[in-house]
Amino acid sequence: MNKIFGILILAVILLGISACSSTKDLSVDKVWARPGFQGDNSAVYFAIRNPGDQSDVLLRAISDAAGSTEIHHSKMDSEGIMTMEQQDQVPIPVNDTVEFAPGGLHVMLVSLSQDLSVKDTFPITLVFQNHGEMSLIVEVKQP
Ligand SMILES: [Cu+2]
Repeated sequence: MNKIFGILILAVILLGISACSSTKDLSVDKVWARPGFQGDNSAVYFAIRNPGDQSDVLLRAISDAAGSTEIHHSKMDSEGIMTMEQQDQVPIPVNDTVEFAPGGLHVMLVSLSQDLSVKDTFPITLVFQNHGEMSLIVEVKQP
């Protein structure tokens, strides 16, 4: 009898945890991109907030605005030259915000399929390991 009671308590606790995490879901804001001409490259920036209790991983980004998309990390090398390193994935730790910003992480739009002018908007989809796909609207802004 005690055992059943214990399982019931556990079930209630687990339900509570899952209900809680659904209200503290992953979110992405401050989404913007650099202007660029068709055939050139551009970059998309945003902030990923993870207020939940489950870590996640950004796996890739998909956009029709470019021939291909890559996740890059800009770094200064030992000679003071900015280089971009492609990232296979980006960890999104629990209770943390991961900023994609100029000089650091960004989604590279390789070979734009259209001109991107200031105030234009276009869709992008971020693919996370746990959260799955998240569709966002990107606004083109002057950096
Ligand atoms: Cu890049």
